[in-house]
Amino acid sequence: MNKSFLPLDNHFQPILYSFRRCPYAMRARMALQLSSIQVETREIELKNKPPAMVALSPKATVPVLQLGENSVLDESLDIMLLALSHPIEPLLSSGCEAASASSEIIGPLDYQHLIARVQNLAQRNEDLALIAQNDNQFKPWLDKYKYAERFPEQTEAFYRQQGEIFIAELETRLTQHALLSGSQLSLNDIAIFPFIRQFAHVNKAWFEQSPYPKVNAWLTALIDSPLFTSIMVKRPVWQWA
Ligand SMILES: N[C@@H](CCC(=O)N[C@@H](CS)C(=O)NCC(=O)O)C(=O)O
Repeated sequence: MNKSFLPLDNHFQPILYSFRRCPYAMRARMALQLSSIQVETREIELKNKPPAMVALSPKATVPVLQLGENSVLDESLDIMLLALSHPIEPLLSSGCEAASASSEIIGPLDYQHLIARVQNLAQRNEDLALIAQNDNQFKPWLDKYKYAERFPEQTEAFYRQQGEIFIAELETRLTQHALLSGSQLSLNDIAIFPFIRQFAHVNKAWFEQSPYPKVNAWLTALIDSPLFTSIMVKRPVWQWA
């Protein structure tokens, strides 16, 4: 975390500014869901951002988590790390069991293992390296693939091939074990799959028959998990006026 550690203010109800379809906001919501931090989630529109959010974070990207009068986290990874450093709620254990029914390929998602892995500095750093690759290398190609008509200097197929470099790396990992960092859920899985979901959605038919069957199975299992379905509930846009 680049800011000094932000303690939770017991007198302040944390507020999360979020956008349902944003992959950065999705990963922050999943981590918060696994934590004991209760937040008021304010669904925003990117075209009409609440002035209160922009005042807190002038860069004006979601997610933004306000923890107190003057404490704000406006990077999804910082929010994840803060959330996963807090004890988890009992609802998690029931989540694990429900997940096992939805995923025959990867088995039960062990959220406790995820928390332990985040709290182990070496493992956390190992995960953050792959997440950096996702955010800094894969994501720019994903954007071009999604909006290829806005980047006519290359074809959609070219942008997809650039994205496939990362997808192929994930396929190799998933050939060795069911999840990205082993047989148990890690920060990598929940931080990265919302972006792979977007990549898959650009051309579902292509993705489903692509030479990445392990990535397909992993993605389906995570999309079907109770953790993901619980954070994708639709909320009305927050009204501030
Ligand atoms: N590095 C930031 C990136 C967040 C981000 O770029 N979010 C997008 C939505 S997916 C956004 O808010 N874009 C601003 C806009 O579209 O106006 C993070 O990890 O939180």
